[in-house]
This record gives sequence, structure tokens and C-alpha cells, in this order.
Amino acid sequence: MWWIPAAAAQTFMPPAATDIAKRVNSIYEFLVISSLISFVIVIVGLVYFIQKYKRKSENDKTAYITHNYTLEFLWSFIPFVLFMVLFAWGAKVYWDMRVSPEDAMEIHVNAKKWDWEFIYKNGRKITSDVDDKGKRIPPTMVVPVNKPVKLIMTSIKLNPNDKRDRAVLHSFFVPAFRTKQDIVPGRYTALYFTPTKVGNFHVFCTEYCGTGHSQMLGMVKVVEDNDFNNWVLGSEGGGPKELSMADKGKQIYATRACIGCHSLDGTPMTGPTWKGLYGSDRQFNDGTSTTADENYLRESILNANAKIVKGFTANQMPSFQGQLTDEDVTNVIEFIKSVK
Ligand code: HEC
Ligand SMILES: [Cu+2]
Repeated sequence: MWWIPAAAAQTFMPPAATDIAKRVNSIYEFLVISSLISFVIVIVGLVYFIQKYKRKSENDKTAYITHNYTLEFLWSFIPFVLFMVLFAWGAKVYWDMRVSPEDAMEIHVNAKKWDWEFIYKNGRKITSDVDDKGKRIPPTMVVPVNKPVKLIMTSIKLNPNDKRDRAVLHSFFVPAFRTKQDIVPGRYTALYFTPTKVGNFHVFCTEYCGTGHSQMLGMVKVVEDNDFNNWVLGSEGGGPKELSMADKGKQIYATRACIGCHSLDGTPMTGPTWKGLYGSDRQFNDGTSTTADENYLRESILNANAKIVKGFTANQMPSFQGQLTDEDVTNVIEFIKSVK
């Protein structure tokens, strides 16, 4: 904030590492300053009028004032204008914060009790670690500076085979980016940011999720472009190479019978082709339609009968609920996204 020394400003606000963060700060400044000005006007006026109109003798008459149109109009209209400015300004910032550019780099986030997993499309998975003393080292997501990043997030079970385990609500929050989003089991939510500062920034879970909630920490490390490329290359050279998410999905396509009903080249089989499916407009037999995003694909895989694609029949596709893990489903979706 420009009106207090930089060091003092830090005690109010974490560093601002995105443009959105700076714009959020400006809204706060506007709110604080306009509230301060109103406060001073009201309190100074109050004290002044108490003094000016206090009863000075027995004969003083109470002033008889019914109304004052000008004053009444002003004290309604000025706050109204202020609120409308805040509304329009806030809506604009919120919109820019929520709508991610098409070319954003996608990273998957799995939240579980009580940890984060960051998965890059090339299959590299960042998990938390433990040091010599048994202390948890939070996982670090590495991203390049000045490039838009879109997180595709979901909440999964710690152990997919544990029948009693439940995935729960979490929320991904990076204070330095001033942006946060709930993470919900059984569906994908997205969060978008463009970091403008190199450095390490904290990730917190901001939805109370059980006893380990406060330990559910993570880091985002923003690096220069070159360093990012080296980091990515580092993961690809040496050591056993992970399959990319799409390649893992392709294995499921081949081994879990999808291949028998879904083509990749545009030919309709028992089921619709996957060519160009992601992002396309889907028409259904009941006349409704939707855009094929991650959540639609997820629903189609786990509960095929929820929406029947126009020209196809219900009860053809088996339900894969309980047959595929959350990670399998995400990988298949990444494969479908790659079939353009
Ligand atoms: C026995 C045939 C069959 C198998 C096996 C099958 N599907 Fe399907 N699938 C269909 C049919 C028929 C539809 C269209 C009807 C509907 O929407 O339910 C469909 C629809 C879909 C859709 C929606 C497509 C669109 O165009 O909107 C997705 C996604 C999908 N299947 C994924 C899968 C995956 C993933 C697998 C393997 C794990 C799979 N399917 C296995 C028959 C099959
Ligand atoms: Cu949590």
C-alpha cells in the first residue's frame, strides 16, 4: 500500500506475486481509505454538533427539524455510488481471476487427508517427503514466471483400496496470489494464476478437513523460464521415465475395453468417437446439451446413463464406478483431451 511504509504494509498483507494480487490490494485500499474518510466525517461531525447544539440554559428550545431533502439525498446517493463502484470493480477483478486463458499450462492437484500431490502432464508427480528427523517436507509445485497456470483439482482417498476411507473437502489457497478454490471429491474444480514474481510461496488448505488440516502445507516455487525448462528436462533425463498422464490413460483405453466401443479417428462405433471430443458441444437424446469439459467426461465414464449422446442408446456402456480409481479417471480424461 502506497500510503504506509512498505515494511509496515507487509504486516497487513502477504507479498503480492500476481497482477490479480495487486488489484485485490487496490480494492482493499479503496475500502480502507473510504471507510476511514467516512469514519472521520461522522465522528468529527458528531463531536462538533454535540458541542454546538448542547443545551446551554433552561430556556433553550429543542430544534424542530422535520427533514432536509438535500442532505437525505446526499447521504444515500454518495454511499450508493461508492457501493456501485466497488461492485463493478470487484466483479471485473473476480472475472479476470476466474477465467483462465486458453494457453494456460495445466497442472493437476490431488488433495487428500492430509497432503497435496501435484502432477504434471508428463507424468511427474510431486509428493511430500520426510527428512532424516521424520519431519514432513511439504511438496513444491514448480512453475515458470509470467506464464498462466491452470490447476485442475480434485480430492481423492489416501488409499483408493481402503473401503472405509473417505475423500473430504479441501481448499487450495496461495495468499501471495490472492486466489483460492474449494476442492471437492468426485468432481474437478479449477484455479488459475499468472505469477509475476520469482520466489517461494506458501500453499494452505483453507477448508477444515480433519485432524491433519493445519499440517496440510505446500509450496509454489516460481522460477525463471530457463530454470523451469531445466527442471522439466531434469525430470525427463536419467532415471526411469514416468509415462505421461495421457499415455497412462491410453493404457486404460486399451485394457479396459473402451477401445471396443470408442474410436480415435472419427468413426462412430457402438459409442461416439473420442476424436475432438474434449471441448466440443454435446447434444443429448433428451434435447439438452453441454460442453465436454473434465466434469462431463468424468460423469460419462462413471455413470454413462446420466446423459445419452444424441444418436446413441442407453445401457450400452457399462458403468465404471468403482472399477477405475480417481487417478485412472483423470488419466483417461487427459488421454481423451489429447485425441484432437
Ligand atoms: C460396450 C460399449 C462401450 C464401452 C466398453 C465403453 N463405452 Fe463409453 N460409451 C458407449 C456408448 C454407447 C456411449 C454413448 C451413450 C452414452 O452417452 O451413454 C458412450 C459414451 C461415452 C462417453 C461420452 C462421449 C461423448 O461423445 O460425449 C465417454 C467419455 C465414454 N463413453 C468413455 C468411456 C471410457 C473411458 C470407457 C472405458 C473405460 C468406455 N467409455 C467404455 C459405449 C461404451
Ligand atoms: Cu485439507
